[in-house]
Amino acid sequence: MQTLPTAVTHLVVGAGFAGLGMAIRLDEAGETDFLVIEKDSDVGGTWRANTYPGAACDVPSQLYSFSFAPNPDWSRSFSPQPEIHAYLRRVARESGVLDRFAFDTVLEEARYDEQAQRWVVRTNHGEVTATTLISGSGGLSEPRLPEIDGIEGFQGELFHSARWDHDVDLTGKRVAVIGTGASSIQLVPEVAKVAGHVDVYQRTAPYVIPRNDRRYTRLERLLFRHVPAVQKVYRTATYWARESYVPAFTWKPRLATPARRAALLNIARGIPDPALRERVTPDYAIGCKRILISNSYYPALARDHVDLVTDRIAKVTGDAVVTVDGVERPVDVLVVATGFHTTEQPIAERIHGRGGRSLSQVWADTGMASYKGTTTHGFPNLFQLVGANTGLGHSSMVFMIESQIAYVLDAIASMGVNRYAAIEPRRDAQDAWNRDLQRRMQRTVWSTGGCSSWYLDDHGRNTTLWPRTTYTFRSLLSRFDVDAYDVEAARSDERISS
Ligand code: N01
Repeated sequence: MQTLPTAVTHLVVGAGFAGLGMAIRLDEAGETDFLVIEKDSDVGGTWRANTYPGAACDVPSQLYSFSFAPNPDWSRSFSPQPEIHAYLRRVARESGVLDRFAFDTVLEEARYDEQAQRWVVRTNHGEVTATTLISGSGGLSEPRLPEIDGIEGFQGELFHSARWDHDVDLTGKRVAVIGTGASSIQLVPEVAKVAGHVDVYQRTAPYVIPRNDRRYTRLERLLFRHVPAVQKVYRTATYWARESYVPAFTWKPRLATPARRAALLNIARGIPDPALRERVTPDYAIGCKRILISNSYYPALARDHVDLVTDRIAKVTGDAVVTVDGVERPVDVLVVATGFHTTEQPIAERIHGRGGRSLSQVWADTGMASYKGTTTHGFPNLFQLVGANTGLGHSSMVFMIESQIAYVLDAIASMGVNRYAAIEPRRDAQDAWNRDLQRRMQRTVWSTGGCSSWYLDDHGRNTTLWPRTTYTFRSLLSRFDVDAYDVEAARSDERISS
């Protein structure tokens, strides 16, 4: 798309699972007057951005696709990143919606015009107004760089795991990896295959259980393709197996004892040295941080040319990382696998609702808080996919996204039928929703497990995860509950829907 339209009914931000799914569903619902803006040059979102070696999904493949676009071509039970990206590209192409996608287009600022009852969105390619603004910008899209003394003066190659520089040849190099989260444990074994030396800087040991990954057989793949019901059975069985994990996170952390045993066994199997085993053994309850899966991470740490460093980093010099004990370890390539801005999302600074207040201003005191993780008081006609408290530790975000998409579509349909120009969740409804969430949060392992994690914000509130089953989330969002909303009639006689 060369030039942007000046006005559309629906403006969708982001072309990952959320934005793409929203576009396809809008199109199917006959809401064809939409525009998707995407800051990058392709669809895929996080699955386009994260291309580090070893990048793969830690949620089973069968759950990691749209319900309306099954993928019989998954090669394995846990999909590698290139397959997920290829899947999203294919779905985008075949759905016929790409003509309404504007790539390399960045949302610079969005302001709600209370008079016009429309969003005015400034992008790097001009201004667009829209009745609804639907953000699918993702919770894990903005890399978080560590604040380490001297890091900006590092003279070697430095990049974040989500911005992998494939031009840098790691062969024989001294590589330092900062962080031991989901990204790090996937990339460290791959880096160790080629690098001359690897230092892995661990601040907190993660729990890593075995990855029960396997190739699908030819027969399975034939059945997935020609007898779709078979794939449906796989998907349903995986879904309910995953749902059964919920009580261990939200109610009785003791139920996770078998998972803790599996993690300890994984350490024992992968690492012969008792001292190293001890240093990688977590000292908090399993599930408090995301449970990771890998068969190759511990064996990689045990290799002779790989060192696990658990002393805190004091500073980075032009060519080395220095720990607080004064040891200086030379580095050619510094990989920061330090995660993302999750609880203060950068897009929140750019979205301004009633009275010109931005989401980040509104959330400054309370932390992220919305209604049903989707709509926010003070921000009429704004919908956020993967919004506050919609994240998961146990199952597929695609399920949550599809639940939200259905809710947004129902809201849009209701606006069209009832000629509402603006809808906005009532303050009391939003507060009640969040009080209930935070009450439930108190007994979860994320609050009681004795760790700090990216799930919690600066106030210690968990504003990222959903503390109930995904099934419950879906039923709570199954219809647009207008009773929880303030609605405004159109000031002009324009209809909401195209
Ligand atoms: O990031 P993280 P990630 N000095 O935040 C450490 C998803 N994901 O990119 O634990 C030293 O988990 C930090 O230490 P600590 C998934 O939801 C999914 O790995 O805070 N260390 C931690 O070890 C995941 O949860 C897949 O003490 C510093 C690490 O950096 C999310 O993305 C694959 C530091 C950050 O870990 C993020 O994962 C990959 C500092 N200053 C990712 N700052 C799938 O397969 C931070 N750390 C679906």
